[in-house]
Amino acid sequence: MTFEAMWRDLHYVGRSATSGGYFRQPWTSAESELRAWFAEVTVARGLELETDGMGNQVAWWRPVAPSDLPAVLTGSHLDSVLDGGAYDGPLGVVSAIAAIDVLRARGFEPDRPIGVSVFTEEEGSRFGLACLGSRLVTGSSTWEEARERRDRDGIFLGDAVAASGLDPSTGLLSLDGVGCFVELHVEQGRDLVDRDVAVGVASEIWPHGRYRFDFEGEANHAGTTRMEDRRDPMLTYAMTALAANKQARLAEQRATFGRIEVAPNGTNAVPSRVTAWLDARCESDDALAELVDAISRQGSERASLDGTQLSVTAESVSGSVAFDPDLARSLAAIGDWPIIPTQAGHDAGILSAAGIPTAMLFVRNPTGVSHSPDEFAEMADCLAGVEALADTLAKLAS
Ligand code: HGY
Ligand code: MN
Ligand code: MN
Repeated sequence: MTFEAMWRDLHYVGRSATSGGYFRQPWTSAESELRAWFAEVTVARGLELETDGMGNQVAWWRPVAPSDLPAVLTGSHLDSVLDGGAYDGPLGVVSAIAAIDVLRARGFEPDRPIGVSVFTEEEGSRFGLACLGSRLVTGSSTWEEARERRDRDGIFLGDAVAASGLDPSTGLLSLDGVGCFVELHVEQGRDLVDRDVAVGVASEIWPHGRYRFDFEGEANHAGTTRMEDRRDPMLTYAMTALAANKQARLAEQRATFGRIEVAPNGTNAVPSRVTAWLDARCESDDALAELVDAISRQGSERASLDGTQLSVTAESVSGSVAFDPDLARSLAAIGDWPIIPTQAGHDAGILSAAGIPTAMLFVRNPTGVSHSPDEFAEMADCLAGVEALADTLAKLAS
């Protein structure tokens, strides 16, 4: 089954008929279907499949002769953001399986295990912590901490996992024996298209975080309450969102309020509470702390003018990641690929932070658009990515 055939398999899984975007939230039926698809296509290739208690998966291509050489791991994720694109995640998983097909067709025999991994809840779109699956596997988050998380419907993580037929108590994947990890991912930006090249290598991931802003005010009548008598949290939120945009522009960093909840969310009532989530991304850990502090401070100053209260809670923070420079240069030399930074988080960042030498390959995204139904990559570039990953695995596994 070729790359194109596997890609077609996935087209309708979790896809919205209205937007064409994907709702592949973890521990839902769509993601369970993807997990079953991964098992089918890897077992059909004679790979040795492991699925852990959270639904993380790895399928091993083992060498003919037993080997205690460190394994090479590749892969990505299958979950999506809400109304996401087709490529963010799945491209890395399908390309990894197709790259093994290419290596086999070339007659390549690995002298060490090659694994294809799928980590769950990479987007943090349901339980709010980015890369939850790989954080649990690497130990950078613990089950005791994570199990207390609840999704927007108030469902506890443990209940969601159990409802999809998994049992966290059966343990997690082990990455012991993994010597390096390489993740192929659609580029979420325009660097490659502006350079007119199909493949790139990652140098670093900007530090980034997600912060919940709770604005408390006083519910009141939208008509009978004079403007000067209000304590309106929506006003404080609006001014904070403007401040975030201005601060990010001034500092040439990134700040986004993309998610908001209003209580009671009535048309004819001043809200009692507004909860908004800030996604901030900066080129250094210090810059990230400074940006979030500046936004929080301006929000609090505004709150004192509006008679409202603001509290800020960090919900998910990912420190800066500098990928192994020698590994990046060694891979870039395969195809004279450019080495470029990214502001998008990835499981590769978590494994790198856990001490596993890690690299990323990027595939050209002609528009740069991502986290959108409009995310796209040309099939020719996807196939160039498969060849690049096959060459990379051959280099790393011999
Ligand atoms: O949000 C991110 O940076 C990634 O797509 N999970
Ligand atoms: Mn993403
Ligand atoms: Mn991704």
